[in-house]
Amino acid sequence: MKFDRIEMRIVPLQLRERFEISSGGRQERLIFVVTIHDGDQVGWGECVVGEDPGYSYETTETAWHILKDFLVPRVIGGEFTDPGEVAVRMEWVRGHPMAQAAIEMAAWDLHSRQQGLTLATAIGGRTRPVDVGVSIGLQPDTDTLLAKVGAYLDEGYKRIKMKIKPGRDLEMLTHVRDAYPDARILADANSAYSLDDLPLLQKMDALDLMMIEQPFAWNDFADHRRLQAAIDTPVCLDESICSLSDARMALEMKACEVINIKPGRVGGMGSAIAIHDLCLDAGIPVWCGGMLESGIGRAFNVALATLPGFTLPGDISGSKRYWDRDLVTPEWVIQDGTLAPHEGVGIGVTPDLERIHDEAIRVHVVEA
Ligand code: OSB
Ligand code: MG
Repeated sequence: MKFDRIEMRIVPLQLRERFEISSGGRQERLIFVVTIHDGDQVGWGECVVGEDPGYSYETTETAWHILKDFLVPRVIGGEFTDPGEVAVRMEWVRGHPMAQAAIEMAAWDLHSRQQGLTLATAIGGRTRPVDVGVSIGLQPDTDTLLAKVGAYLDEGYKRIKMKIKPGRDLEMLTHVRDAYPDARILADANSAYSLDDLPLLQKMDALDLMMIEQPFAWNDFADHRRLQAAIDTPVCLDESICSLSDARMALEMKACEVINIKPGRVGGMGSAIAIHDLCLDAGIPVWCGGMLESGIGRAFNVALATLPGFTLPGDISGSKRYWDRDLVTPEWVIQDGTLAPHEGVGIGVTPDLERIHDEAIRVHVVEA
């Protein structure tokens, strides 16, 4: 594939409800879309970066800068046999995995279209339905949370993740457990705790949580290892895993028993697949996380989750959980608690080109 033209766009999209985590909340997402053009053929990617650095150091602004000033100039005009070559070409840039992933993922879409394959088959997965769950932000009170958990279970979601933070944790989770004794539930702290909270975290063992996600610092392994040794509940790492080498470190150190893989957070599909392979080999279950993507990014998550090591339902929810109207057709609709990759080549969904062009608040186009 040849990269004749690359386009970057930012399209604001309102979440149907404000999403709040321990580090802050927001209602408006800035959806960051990248397209790579080879003649008439187009590959679509989504840079899943957040608007502020409360989850990762990358923000919309840093990703725009790294893509526009460094990554796009490195790959424009290039000819590549596969997306792996594109990733190698970008390796010179240190870090900024979400910016790198945007191009790598667009290259995967273009590559699979040119091969006449669905994205799922192109990456070595299968076109089969995957179990999905939902991630619920911090709610104003426990009754609101209980109602939402019930509604999502009724919709068929196979497991429920709840955000927690100090002061809104053990008691709230206990209410959920009491109300839904058989539900598969987990808690995501987004780094809000420290080892000083060990007594509290040990009490959570009584709740039969599937896991606790990223309780400690975004860049920590040592304290997570101590925690995992001191509790029965599996520790799942999210923010701490930004590369294959981070995943190796986590496994070597026994810092977790589960890994949440997000292709954007780890630099792209190639890196996500490598982490999956490592974990499959080590007997560590993985699941696919989400970054409140549009239907474009969601296609990559669904395809990834068809790999055999993704044995746990991911944060891959239907379009309606996020948006009044998604940026793709058909929208993502859950069926019996699953989402399936579409049959078409590449990402299998069609981005609404006219709307993306009309509603973009920022555009950058580079020709070879
Ligand atoms: O920690 O998993 C997280 C969204 C944005 C940033 C971080 C996280 C999340 C979610 C939402 O939990 C997952 C989704 O896209 O549904
Ligand atoms: Mg998380």
